[in-house]
Amino acid sequence: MTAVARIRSAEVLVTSPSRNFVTLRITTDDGVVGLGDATLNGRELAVASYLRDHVVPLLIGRDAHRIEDTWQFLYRSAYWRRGPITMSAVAAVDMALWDIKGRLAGMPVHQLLGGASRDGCLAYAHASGADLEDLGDSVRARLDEGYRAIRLQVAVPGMGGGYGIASARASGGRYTYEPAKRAGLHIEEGWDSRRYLRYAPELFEWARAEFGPEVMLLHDVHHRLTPIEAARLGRALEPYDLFWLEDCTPAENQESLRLVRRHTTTPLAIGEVLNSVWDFRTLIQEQLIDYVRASVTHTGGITHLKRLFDFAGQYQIKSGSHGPTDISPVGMSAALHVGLAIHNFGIQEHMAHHELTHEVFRTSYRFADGFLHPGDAPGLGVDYDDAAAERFSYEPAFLPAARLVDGTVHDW
Ligand code: GCO
Ligand code: MG
Repeated sequence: MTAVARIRSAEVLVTSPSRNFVTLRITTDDGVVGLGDATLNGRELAVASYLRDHVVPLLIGRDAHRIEDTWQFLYRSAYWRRGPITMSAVAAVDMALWDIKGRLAGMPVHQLLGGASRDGCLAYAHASGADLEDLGDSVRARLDEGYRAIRLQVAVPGMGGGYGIASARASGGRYTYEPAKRAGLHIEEGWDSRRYLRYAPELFEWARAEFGPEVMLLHDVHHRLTPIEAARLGRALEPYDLFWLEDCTPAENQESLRLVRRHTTTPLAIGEVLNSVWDFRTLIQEQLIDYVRASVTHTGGITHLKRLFDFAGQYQIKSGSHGPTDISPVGMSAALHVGLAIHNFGIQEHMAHHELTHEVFRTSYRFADGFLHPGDAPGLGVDYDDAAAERFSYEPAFLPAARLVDGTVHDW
């Protein structure tokens, strides 16, 4: 007889311990609980409503064991396919069902995915600064914590900013960059591609001179260059041996990466704003990228992310799971279980969560010597503390926008 675990309830939980998170909690008739991350930064309540109003009623009474069937059912029966809202909602259900299956089996999710393929997941941290001296302090702090791979972002002189910067100096050495701002108003930042293109190679020349050849260095362009500008940057950065150059140009037009690829051997990572295997098809089949930057939370959960990584693996492309603070500890844990199990793991982003976040989400993943491990607790290994969550009610927050010097809206 096959065991059945009927879904008794599914709750959408919204909390804001330092930033907003949306979590789906599914409970079976026997009281087994599974958690899924549904956080879509700056558009959180759209996914909460999609789940609460349109998905939860479909889940009650279903067999929690039937993960693949539920995934296909939610994806196909919606009729309206793909996109960040749908794929985040499906992801949350999928993660919660894997969590339940693991708890019922008494096994961590990575065991259910085939078992560990490595001892731990190589992680990269963020370092940034208002200038090179400030950035240097930030890098040294990350190296002291044990990271071997670090993403560098610095304010571009004369531009008054840049993407992804928190001053190490201003935050007392603690890295506190958070993309979504709670100020209530939409924040706009300036951007000048010519200044940036002149400065980026200087940044990496400085970094190699300062920190030597061994540390793995990454950089995020955040979709701000045209394909030919991106090609020029990739080529200019070749002497500094980057681990990857991320989102060098917007990738909705996947073919545009052909042009970039023709000009540079700097490894390319793309995909945190894409949501499905279909969004990556040309990028993967033509080997236009080296790392798939999808997140488990926005790409349909463990089931679909694994499918995407397996597809990429046929083309020698590796994983590079998105892991900023807007992926909740539930999403981070799910990404780590996948990362530990697959063969073509590349690297995992690790933007450590605020202490308040960990008061709500009790995790069992751990970091040591540059590597993350999801732990061996059954399921995903994350527990949700309702009493702590109730202390932090939802606060609207917005992602910034960028404008060029003449006032034109640009890609943020
Ligand atoms: C990264 C990302 C993020 C995004 C954020 C938007 O590489 O970590 O670019 O920091 O900006 O996830 O919500
Ligand atoms: Mg990015």
